[in-house]
Amino acid sequence: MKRRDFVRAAGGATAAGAAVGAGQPAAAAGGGEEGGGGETVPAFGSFLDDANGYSEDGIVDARGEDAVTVEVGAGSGLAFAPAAVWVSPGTTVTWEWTGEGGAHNVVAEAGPAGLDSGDPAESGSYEYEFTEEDAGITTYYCSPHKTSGMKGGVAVGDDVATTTLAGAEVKEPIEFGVDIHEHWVGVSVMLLMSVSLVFTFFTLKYGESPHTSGAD
Ligand SMILES: [Cu+2]
Repeated sequence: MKRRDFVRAAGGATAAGAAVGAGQPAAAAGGGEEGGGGETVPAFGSFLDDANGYSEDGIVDARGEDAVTVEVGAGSGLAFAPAAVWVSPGTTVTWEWTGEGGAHNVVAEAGPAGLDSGDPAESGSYEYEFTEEDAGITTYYCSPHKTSGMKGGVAVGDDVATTTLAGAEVKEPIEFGVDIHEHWVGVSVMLLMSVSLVFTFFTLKYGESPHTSGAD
């Protein structure tokens, strides 16, 4: 549910940007407040690169929520879902075993929060309240399935390293629904203008002047 809001906010902000101009705040509805470009999300780092079910644009922004639930044994049974969440200090995260995929646990890999649900089990739940002392990014894994990509992450607080999503514009027309045809021309023009601006910039900066490149 929150994930949907997150995606919708991203699409809405981009749509407004396309229609009105580039001056719109990136995310009025609780996304990254800084930077005028795409959506900003926590930079969880390369540990999650091969995490099952993880993608940067699938990070769930649950900041401000009192409680968040993460499924243990989601998807094919070897995933946490959501694999990565962004919460506020004071949020309690409950990992709930689905019963799928065998025995799992939750063990911190790196970061301030000392997650440890104990020995792998086939059912159960594990609660952890993230406080100010856990501010930052904690990554974790399931011991039996770490090498199979059963990994996750929790970002706590607004003061975490972030990265800006690339390609947010690419999927945004889908969000338009019924109005897509009326906006399509405007969006296309904006895209073409952006592309040619970027092209011009790089041409000017790195382009074909023989004097700026090495003599080899
Ligand atoms: Cu597991």
